[in-house]
Amino acid sequence: WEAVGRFDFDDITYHRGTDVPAVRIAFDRPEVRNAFRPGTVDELYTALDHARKQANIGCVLLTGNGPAEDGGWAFCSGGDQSVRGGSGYEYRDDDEAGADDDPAVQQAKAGRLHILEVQRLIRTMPKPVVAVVPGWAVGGGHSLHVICDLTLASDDHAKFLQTDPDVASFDGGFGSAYLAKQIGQKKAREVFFRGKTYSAEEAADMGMVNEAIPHDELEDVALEWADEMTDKSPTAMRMLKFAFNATDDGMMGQQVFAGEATRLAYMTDEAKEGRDAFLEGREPDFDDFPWHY
Ligand code: 1HA
Repeated sequence: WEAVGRFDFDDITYHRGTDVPAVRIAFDRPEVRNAFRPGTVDELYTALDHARKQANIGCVLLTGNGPAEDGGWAFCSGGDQSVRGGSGYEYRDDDEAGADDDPAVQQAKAGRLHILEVQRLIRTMPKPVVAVVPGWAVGGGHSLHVICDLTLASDDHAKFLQTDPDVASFDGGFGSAYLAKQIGQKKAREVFFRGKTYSAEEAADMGMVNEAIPHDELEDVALEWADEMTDKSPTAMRMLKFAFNATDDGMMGQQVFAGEATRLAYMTDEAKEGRDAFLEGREPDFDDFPWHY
């Protein structure tokens, strides 16, 4: 890995593969089990959006740095409860990314739940996003792994736990409803209603983790999977991801999938004839283009 140089993040790290066309984005607050505060979410969004736009990047690995000083590992423990205010998570530190000295801007930014924007960015990212879970995936951190395309987890340290209703929060979107698509309604309700901790192996058996992997091999295996996936046709991978999404994403899912169909159509001579006829001020001539069946 090499650092992606133009960014100076506080709460995450962002690296690009030297041999594999993938990036590694990691929560970097191990002392709080990689909980996210608003600035963390801003940085995560910036890095993901940058990765989204790179034509030579085909896969994103999302993980958590560790271990903490007490030896604990975490993917992400969700929203930082110490900055949870009346209407969401608040910027408390003037130096925090995204914080602004302008009082009007501060007000507009008070009480953020914008991890949901990150979820949508992962969902519409035109390349696979893999949750690489070295330890705790809890609350909003659990929901993040749910929305990723794939999850690889440490057989030794990964633990999956939904605390949302313990702290009077609820991810009523992908974190719960999409989880039910993955593991079934009864199990998903158990995850939220009981708040039991599941191992990587149990999570794999349930169908929300692809593989439980020995801790020391976790990142190597993730990179191998990234290597395999980035060898494939970018167009086919993008169409497949959006096809998998479309059935659950309603009109938005159709829009994202159809956008890629439009892109492909634009590449044809037929589309070029439509454009050129307009630019040349003449009627389009589509006679050479068959009505395919
Ligand atoms: O549900 C949502 C949303 C829904 C809709 C829209 C937006 C949403 C945005 C966010 C969320 C949520 O994420 S709600 C759920 C919030 N998260 C939690 O309830 C998890 C709280 N943490 C724990 O349950 C445990 O800490 C743990 C299972 C992750 C780890 O336990 P462990 O290994 O026993 O460590 P522990 O001693 O508890 O934690 C280590 C340190 O990390 C502690 O600090 P210290 O005593 O050393 O000063 C602990 O306070 C801190 N920490 C851990 N998690 C968080 C945290 N500090 C702040 N926020 C945390 N989430």
